[in-house]
Order: sequence, then C-alpha cells, then structure tokens
Amino acid sequence: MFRKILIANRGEIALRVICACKELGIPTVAVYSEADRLSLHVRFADEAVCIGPPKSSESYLNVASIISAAEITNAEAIHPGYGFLAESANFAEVCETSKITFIGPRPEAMRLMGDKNKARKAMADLGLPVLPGSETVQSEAEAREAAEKIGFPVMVKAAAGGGGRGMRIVRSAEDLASAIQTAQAEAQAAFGSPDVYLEKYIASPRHIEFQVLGDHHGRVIHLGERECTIQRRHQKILEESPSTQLDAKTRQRVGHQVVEAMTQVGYTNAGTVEFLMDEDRNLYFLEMNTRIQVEHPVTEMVTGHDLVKRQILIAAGEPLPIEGETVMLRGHAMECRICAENPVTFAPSAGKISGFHVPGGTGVRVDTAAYAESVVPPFYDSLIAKLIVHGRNRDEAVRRMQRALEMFIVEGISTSIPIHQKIVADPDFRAGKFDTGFLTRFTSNGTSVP
Ligand code: MV4
Repeated sequence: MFRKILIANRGEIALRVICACKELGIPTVAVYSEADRLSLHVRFADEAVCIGPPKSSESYLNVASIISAAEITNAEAIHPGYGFLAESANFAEVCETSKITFIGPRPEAMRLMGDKNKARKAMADLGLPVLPGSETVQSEAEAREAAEKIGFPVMVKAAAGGGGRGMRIVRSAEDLASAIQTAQAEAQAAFGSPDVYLEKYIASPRHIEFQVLGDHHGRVIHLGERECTIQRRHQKILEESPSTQLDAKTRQRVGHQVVEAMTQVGYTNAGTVEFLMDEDRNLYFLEMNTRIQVEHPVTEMVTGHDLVKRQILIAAGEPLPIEGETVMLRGHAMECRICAENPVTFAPSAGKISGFHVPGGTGVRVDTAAYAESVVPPFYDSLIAKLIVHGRNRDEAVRRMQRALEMFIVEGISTSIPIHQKIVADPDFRAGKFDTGFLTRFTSNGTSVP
C-alpha cells in the first residue's frame, strides 16, 4: 500500500480523499494556495505544502509546484480529485515519469476520452449505441454534406469540448456555416483546438451516466447509473440514483455493454460513461469522464461501496473483490449541490460564512469543507457543500431531502438552497417528469428565480 498520498485539490473533495486515506491508514499531504491557508484540508492532512498564489493557474494547476511538493514530502501517489488536473493526460504522464502513482486511469485512456469525437467512434466500434454523426468537418461543403446525411436538426460540437462550450444547434442548412464558425472560434478560445463535428440533435433529452471501476487485472464492473438531468447552464444542480427512467432490464443490458466496452479498452480506475436519453428512452453514448465525479456519493449511498477508497486500492494494484459485472443496488439516493451564489444572477458570491449548521440524522450525509467563520474565496468553484440523502425509495429520499434542506443553515452569504427547495417541492419533479429544460421552464426565464 502507498506510504503517503498527496491530494492535488482543495475544498470538499480534498477532505473526501483525506477521509478515505485516514480509513486506509495512509498519511496525507495537502497542497494549498495562499487563499486556502485556513482551509480544513490543510488542517486535516498530516502535512501541508503551500504551492503558490490564489490564482489556480499558479497553484492548483501548477504541475511543477505540485510535483515538487510530492517529492519533498516523499508522497508515493497523487489523488487529483475532480476539476483542476484530474483529466490532464499530461499531468498523469508527468507523475509517471517522476515515479509517482497517479490515482486515476492511464494517460492513454484519458487522452482518448478527452477527444470527444475519437471517444465516440471508439465506443461505437466497441458496441455502444451512438447518435449519427460526422468526422471533424474541415470545409463548409463537407459540413453541408454531413448535415444532409444526418438530417436536421444537428448539433455542432467541439472535439475537445465539454461543459457545453463550442456547442451549437443548427435547424437548417442556411444556418450551418455561421454556426460552425462561431463554434470553431469558441472551441479555439476555450480548448485551444478549433476541431468541431456534427451529431444528430436530440431535443429535451435526459442525462444518465453509468459509474464504472476497472482494476489492473483486466476486470471492470459497473455500479449502476446516476440521473443528472437537472442542470443549469451545463452545471448539475441535483443528481439521483437510480434513474426513474431505467428498468432493471435496461440497466442490466446497458451496464453489460458499458462493462464490455471498458474491458476492451482496458480501462482502469473510476470512470463515468455518459448517455443522452431521447423521448423514446433510447440511450446514446455521449462522452466519458475519466475522474471521480462530484456526484459520486449518490452511487456510494445505493451501493455501499466507497469509491475513493476503491480508486486508491486499484491504483495500488489490488484486484476488485466484487464478483460478476455489477453490484447490489439498495434504495434511492439524491444529492443537492449547494453553491455560494447570488439568488438573482446566479453569479458566484464569495464571502465569510458567519453561521453554519449542517443537518444530520438517518440517511443524511453532508460533504463539505465549510465551517462557521470560514471564507469562500472568489478564485474557485462556488460549491460549498453537497447534501446527500438516502431512503428506502424515491419518495422517502425526497422527503428526507426536504427536511434536510430546511435544517441546513448558511448565514453571511447567499446560497442555492432556495432553488433546491423549489425543485424538490415541484409536482413534476416528484413524478419524475423532467428533461434538461426543466429548470428553464421552472424559473420562467431560465436566468432567475421568479
Ligand atoms: C447534446 C444534446 C442534444 N443532442 N447532443 C450538453 C453538454 C455536453 N456534454 C453534451 N450536451 C448536450 N449534447 C446532442 N446530439 C443536448 C445536450 C445538452 C445537455 C445534455 C445533458 C444535460 C443537460 C444539457 C443541457 C443542454 C444541452
């Protein structure tokens, strides 16, 4: 087992990794920016190294500083959390050449999945259903031909994309050229590559993702799915497992396809295979995330497996102890992402938390690095806590979420708690009736709470 692990992250996920290390008896090293001196990940780690100024580019994204911190503390492995360097194949490679274990997939798998169109083609070849689409489009003529073949409406997507940037819906041939130009410009600015491709556009889809784990002995398992359809501006707001839209047969069929494909590519560590679901409940592979995700606790609640511990054990070479290709799923779990944000503009709102009380009790989990008198710095993500509940069924989970939201106190800054309260009280949400447009309709103009 590793003698020491460095956590290249901050906030709740850094704490989450420290929890797993403590339970495994592995000493930890925190790294922190000058804005995070008083953060809990610094306090709870066995050692801590300041890696630079507040700006992420000079601290949590600073590969040289992080590798140096690992070298001076003799850390044998690095857990990247999510965001920052978690999906950087280059960082994983630098770790490898520095003889430090990167706790995550192999760099080649990260590179393949980082190119969305390459990933799409590879997964199609391995038997996953994909939407009709094109190669990278080089010219207007090529795009027109591809779009006619796919049939309008089509979606223009950035190959290096993610998070909805560099994406355009095109409803007819005359709008194609300008959509491609703006998508290319956006892709170049956001990802440093102008490559775009076309895909059949699905109106009002749902977002459903499968959690997978692969070990270094050729075994892959899946841990069911998460329903992540409730989003705002490509940010997930609420996630749950299982999805109300998958029956046991479909879960088993698609889960099997996912396990087969991941076994074929020799995928290792934790990963998420994302699907779009259309109105007829067909699932199509969208992309794969090669990291532990924000919403992993909902899977932990329904499976009873600690995904972060499992990531560490896999990286240390341990085989998966689980028989078969999936695990038992029990009850229903739901997560609300509580963010520090202005309730009208949704802009992140930094500041000092003057009062803080987290709910507890049966079936309630709070993952947070916030505390009373702590400061939410303006430099990073606005997520301050994840409120996760588990119930015997969806109705119990929803009611539990309602009471837990009522008992969550955050004073001094404004948060998204009122939005979560509106969602869980909504009759359509309670009936499982929603798609990716839910919050837009729900807030009437899509940009503010009515
Ligand atoms: C799509 C789509 C419709 N058709 N692709 C948004 C983020 C990126 N990962 C993929 N996204 C979408 N791709 C096709 N062919 C609609 C979306 C989409 C979306 C997907 C999941 C959850 C919320 C969304 C909100 C807007 C658009």
